[in-house]
Amino acid sequence: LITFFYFSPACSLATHIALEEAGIAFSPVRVDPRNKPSELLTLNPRGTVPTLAVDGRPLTENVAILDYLDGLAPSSALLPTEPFARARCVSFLSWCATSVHIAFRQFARPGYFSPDTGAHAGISEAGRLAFGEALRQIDERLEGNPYVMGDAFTAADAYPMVFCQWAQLRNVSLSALRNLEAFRGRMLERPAVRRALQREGSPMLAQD
Ligand SMILES: N[C@@H](CCC(=O)N[C@@H](CS)C(=O)NCC(=O)O)C(=O)O
Repeated sequence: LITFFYFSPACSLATHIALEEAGIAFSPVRVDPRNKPSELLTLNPRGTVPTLAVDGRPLTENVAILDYLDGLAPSSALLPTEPFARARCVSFLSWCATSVHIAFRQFARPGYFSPDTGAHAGISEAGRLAFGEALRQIDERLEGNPYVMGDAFTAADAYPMVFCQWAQLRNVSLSALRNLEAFRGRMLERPAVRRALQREGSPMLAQD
């Protein structure tokens, strides 16, 4: 039995998309980030989402969760099986989690980086630029490819949807990034992606 803790808008959307794409049965629990339930904090004292409870055992971090889901449902091909392609897929996901996500955090939540409120505007602006540059790199990677790893959907496509959602909410325009914009549209046509976005009440569905 898999329980999935998430909130919206958050990076837990990456796991949410993968759960739906893989057709894995799960029980979703939406949490209030300002009032996290003890059920979540007991499993994961950091209180972050995504958190899975797998038969009561906690699993955190998108990259690890996506790898676990691939192992659980190998026929869903969330990760490529060829070793080098698989490593490249995990490499992209790690960059999303450790660099792109953190650039956005710097942009949106400069208070994480300094208690000095006078420094926040500069920290945020540097984050905005780094986030924009990361989106440009994702756009470049999608040149000539419908999906991050090439022709087929993989788990690597789930994390960029988190960034597309955050960009929309923060009025970061994707219009100059034609490949990313087209990718976003392609993802929005996938029934599994729509199920995840619908459950989250995502504004991305309102826009398409
Ligand atoms: N590296 C983690 C990031 C987890 C994370 O920081 N999640 C955020 C939401 S995007 C969170 O739960 N923040 C709430 C909090 O820290 O209170 C992953 O990719 O799963």
